[in-house]
Amino acid sequence: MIEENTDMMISEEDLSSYKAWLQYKQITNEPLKATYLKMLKSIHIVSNSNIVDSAVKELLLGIEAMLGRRPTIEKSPAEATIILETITDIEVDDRDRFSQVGEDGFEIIVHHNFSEKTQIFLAGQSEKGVLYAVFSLLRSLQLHRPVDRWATIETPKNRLRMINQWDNIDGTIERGYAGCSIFFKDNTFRENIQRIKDYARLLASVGINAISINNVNVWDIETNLITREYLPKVRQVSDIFNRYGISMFLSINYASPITMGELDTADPLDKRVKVWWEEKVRDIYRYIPNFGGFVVKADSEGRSGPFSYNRDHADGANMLAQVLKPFNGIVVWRCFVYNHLQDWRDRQTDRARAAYDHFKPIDGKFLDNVILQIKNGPMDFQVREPISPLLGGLKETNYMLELQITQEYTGQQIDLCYLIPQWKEILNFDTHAKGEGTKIKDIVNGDVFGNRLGGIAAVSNIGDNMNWTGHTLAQANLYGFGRLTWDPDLSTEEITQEWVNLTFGHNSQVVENIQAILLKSWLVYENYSSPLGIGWMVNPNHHYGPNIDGYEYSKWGTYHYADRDGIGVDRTVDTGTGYAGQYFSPNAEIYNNLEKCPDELLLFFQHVSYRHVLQSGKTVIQHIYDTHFDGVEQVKGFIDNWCKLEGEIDQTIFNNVRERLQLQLQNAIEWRDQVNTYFYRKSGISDQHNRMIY
Ligand code: GCW
Repeated sequence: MIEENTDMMISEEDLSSYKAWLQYKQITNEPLKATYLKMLKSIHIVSNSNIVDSAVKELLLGIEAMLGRRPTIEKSPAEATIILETITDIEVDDRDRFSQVGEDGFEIIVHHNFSEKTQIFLAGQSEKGVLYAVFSLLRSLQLHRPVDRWATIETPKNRLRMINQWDNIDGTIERGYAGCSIFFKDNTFRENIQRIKDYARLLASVGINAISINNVNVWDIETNLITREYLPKVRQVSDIFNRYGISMFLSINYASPITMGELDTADPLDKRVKVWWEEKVRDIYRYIPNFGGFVVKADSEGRSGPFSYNRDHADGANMLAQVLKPFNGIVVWRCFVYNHLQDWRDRQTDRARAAYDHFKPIDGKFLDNVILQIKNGPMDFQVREPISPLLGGLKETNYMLELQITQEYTGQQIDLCYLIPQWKEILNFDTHAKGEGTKIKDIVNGDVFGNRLGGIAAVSNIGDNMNWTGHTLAQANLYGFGRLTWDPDLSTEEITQEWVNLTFGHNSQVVENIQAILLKSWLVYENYSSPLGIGWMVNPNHHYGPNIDGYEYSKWGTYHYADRDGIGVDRTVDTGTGYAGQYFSPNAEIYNNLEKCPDELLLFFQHVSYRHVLQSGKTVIQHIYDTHFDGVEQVKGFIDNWCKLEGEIDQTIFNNVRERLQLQLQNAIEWRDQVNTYFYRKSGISDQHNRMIY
């Protein structure tokens, strides 16, 4: 048992933003409350376990907070109104009715007896299912759903539903915009376990079942997380997450045997290297018997990998997979592999091609406990990118999608950018990999090609700020990510409404206002930042704010090629880098064709003149001017609308968002004026509406 350290002080002011979507606000509607009270009097637990125990605690906490009365725990099922059970607890003959409940799934049954007594059965396929059933019920209560709508059968559509922390052991977070790490500080683990536990609750409530707690860039000290020096602490954290059905992964340094000074090579085919890893893995499982496995960033942005030994990525991943196999561990191997030392004069090398070029030829060579992790786009989490052609391109390998919740290129949680609409577009993209209708959401869960493992991972956006995410509305991105990994078919509107209700309650003016702001925010961010899919144009290194040529003459492979006549990267097959040819038909033809290529991605695929007329009917240059002027006005609109909420919502949240919207306005103005001025000066073409350009 872990000694729980509850020394954390949360001030009254911070409480609401700290609770995020687990507010459990008191229900004041009397008839509703009366019905709920009748239904939620008492609980019977068929068989207990650590996870079921967490479920029960959550249920008690939630019901007591919302209804003002704590349910009793009953020994006999007949005495209870709520029954928690796993399907294995049920007599074999009665299990048939649960045949639709799959791995990690659950069924909630509202059972009306003759004796006027109604019982609610929360039946989990496993103990995790029980936990998810409890969170589903608590969500229904918070959403004020009528009792009959509590009933549901759900199975998560993705097997792996993972969060990647990019936390460093010194307490900093790579691309973190909400304070310091909740896990680490000053080269060791933090003492405040309460914070981690509350994070586990938030994650479990939306169905997340795996987490890696350290940065994929594994620096020297972090390399030692897999040693006996740190494993006892790793175990403590793992225990906390396990109680919420979340398994623990660590990012590892591919060169660990060398970095730790124990071998002079990390060659995956060198016997000594494998033996070295075998020892380490044995240690890990001695401390953490249900350890999930490793996340690996290899041969990427200066990190070591199998290329150093003339081995390919299958050699590298499989060696680790073999070592983890006896313990049921898995290797999450990232495909973010490209030349980051490119010469900008070199027009042949195209970073967008890299992942496909590296991994497509070795499709099918990976062991079945390796899962490749593929970023949604071929570049790097820009506000707009095409879908990575590896998604669908690979057929005989396990793989999953990687998204970025942390807003590295999308406003860094100073600017508002609600990403669910972007993720929905990604998940619904038709790759045509197996004919029409082969969507990303069905590929990454393993359905289309029958892969053993599948899922979605994302880089977390939380830190130790009291509201977790810096910008309180950025909590919606974490919430929505979890909901989408559970069920990619939930609509953006459903997810948004849920989150707003859970966080802010049910005042319809408040709800509609916040929903409207969230739903527009991605396109607004796109409007005032880089246009038509070209991406980048950000300040180097930290990536906040405009710098049109910031990456133009750099080694990173991220160029826009703007000159006096036009802009864009020719990635077509006939005259460009050929990247467009990595897609299946008809996507390849569409991207290759100047007339058919969708406007929003035009400059990603084509180099065009400023006077080129888009499908929208506007010229490229006029589109740039219009969207940039619009973007700023739209942010002003957000501010006006937000200000109407003063007094209607929690004051701390109100202030937090208002402050950030003001900063966003400054940023949007800077983007507008720099982008417009840059292209006006390059092209010499005036704005049709004669607005102010410098
Ligand atoms: O481009 C990037 C980010 C890096 C990050 C990398 C990755 C963790 O700017 O900060 O490193 O992506 O995904 O590995």
